[in-house]
Amino acid sequence: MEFRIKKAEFVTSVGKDGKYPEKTRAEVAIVGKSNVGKSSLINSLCGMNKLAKTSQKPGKTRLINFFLLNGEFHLVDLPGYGYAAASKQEQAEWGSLIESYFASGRVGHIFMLVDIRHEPTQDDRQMFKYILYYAIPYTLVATKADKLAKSRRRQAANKCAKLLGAPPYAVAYSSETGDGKDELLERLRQIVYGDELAKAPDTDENA
Ligand SMILES: Nc1nc2c(ncn2[C@@H]2O[C@H](COP(=O)(O)OP(=O)(O)OP(=O)(O)O)[C@@H](O)[C@H]2O)c(=O)[nH]1
Ligand SMILES: [Mg+2]
Repeated sequence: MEFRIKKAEFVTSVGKDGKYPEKTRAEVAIVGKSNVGKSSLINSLCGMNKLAKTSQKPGKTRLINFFLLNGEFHLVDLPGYGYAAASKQEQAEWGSLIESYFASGRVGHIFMLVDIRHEPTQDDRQMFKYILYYAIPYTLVATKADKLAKSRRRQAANKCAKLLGAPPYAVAYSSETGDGKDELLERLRQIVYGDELAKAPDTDENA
């Protein structure tokens, strides 16, 4: 059985004193610096243009946005870090928002996004340490792969992971072209369903 996102709907936005929605069978959160393409990746994975709001201006997503996929699990869009225009107060608010979310124990897996063209920033390193500290399983995703020649993508994606101090592999992804989408959907399937929706058995029906 092929795994696809058949249905994706916005659930709720949660700010400082907000209440998280009821837990589902899995929760995958998307983190990364501002403008790296988190909201775009959600739209591209779900095959919907306007599910998560995107912008050329960093700092678009300010709240924790929960999306329910296939009626069964959460994909969570987080506000990005590290945009120059953020005030000290905004940075502090971001910190406490993310920290309480990570500490909630709800997050089953993190997709950490880095720009395939750039070395990880100090903020990226900090975020990665954070993920390790909370011992949350993660997948590294190098975004905007379409900005590099095909021949350079694999090496550049792996380099991003290596420079973070992670095992040297990242999914090379493009929300523009859909590159890496099948691979990331397969990761998602494993995370949410494990072996449950693995290969369909050879029954008479599908032999
Ligand atoms: N070429 C290219 N542009 C992309 C890709 N993904 C995102 N972008 C562009 O990058 C900009 C930021 O995308 P968003 O998805 O809003 O970024 P974000 O990480 O959600 O940003 P914040 O909400 O500010 O944290 C937009 O102009 C997108 O069109 C991609 O794969 N390729
Ligand atoms: Mg966003």
